[in-house]
Amino acid sequence: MLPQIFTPTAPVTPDLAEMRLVFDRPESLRDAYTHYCPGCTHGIVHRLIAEVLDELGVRERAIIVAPVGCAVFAYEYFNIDGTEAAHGRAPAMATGLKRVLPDKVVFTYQGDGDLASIGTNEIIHACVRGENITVIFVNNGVYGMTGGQMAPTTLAGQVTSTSPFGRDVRLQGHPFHITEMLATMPGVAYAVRRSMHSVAEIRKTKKAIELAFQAQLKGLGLGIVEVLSTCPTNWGIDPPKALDFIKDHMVPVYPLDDFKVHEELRQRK
Ligand SMILES: Cc1ncc(C[n+]2csc(CCOP(=O)(O)OP(=O)(O)O)c2C)c(N)n1
Ligand code: SF4
Ligand SMILES: [Mg+2]
Repeated sequence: MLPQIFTPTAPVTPDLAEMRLVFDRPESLRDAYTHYCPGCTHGIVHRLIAEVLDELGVRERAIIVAPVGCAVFAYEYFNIDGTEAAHGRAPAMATGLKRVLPDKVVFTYQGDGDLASIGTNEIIHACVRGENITVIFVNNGVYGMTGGQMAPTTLAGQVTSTSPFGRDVRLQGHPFHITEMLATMPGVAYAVRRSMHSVAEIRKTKKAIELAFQAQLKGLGLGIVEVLSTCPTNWGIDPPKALDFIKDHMVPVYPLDDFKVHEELRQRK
């Protein structure tokens, strides 16, 4: 007789009463297709923000000020109130909203072209004034929406559509560490840099986003989280290589660090 290696059992039918939902869309996101390219981490940053808004219980008070850039339609993807600013002017618009509606939870979502190039003035003066808003700054080192032109954050030597031989710092200047600069201002309560290149870093990014909103909820001043993000389309590499590009090339230039954490946020880290 052959050894019995398989004992047939009754087919497994899931008991629906026993099933537990382990993954769902946060209430703060709409059921919508996004226009982001495959491998772009803008969408994951959206999800992190939405999870934080849900967990803080502020969805119905939240207002996003969307940028000009690839995230121009961000207000379509969040299930919250939202508006659209002219290129780079999101911190000015957020200033007005928060001052007129102080009970609202107001945040800007801005790319590096939006925040560190055309909108440099607006973010600096929002920080100088210590506006009680939250800023999510998505740095992918290029102007993604318009075809991958060189941005102030582009790495030295990096090839872009307007620096085909690589960024030459003697001609085009050095990469701009704007978050470190903003952290020096007394009106800034929280300023950190995080990254999207791994699950562990994504988790840290979510925690930082939560603290940046906590700074606003506690009335401590402006909170900014810079997030290193992919642009596989304009970098001309596939999505896995884009994650490696952040880790191997961006992080050494843009260290993941806490540049300022207000005393009242420290015990919550
Ligand atoms: C006043 C004005 N100047 C220039 C543009 C063209 N423009 C649109 S998006 C963009 C850059 C966006 O880059 P970034 O903020 O880094 O966002 P990303 O697309 O990379 O996420 C530029 C220059 C514009 N729309 N309006
Ligand atoms: S162009 Fe770049 S930043 Fe824009 S959606 Fe595509 S991958 Fe993302
Ligand atoms: Mg960009």
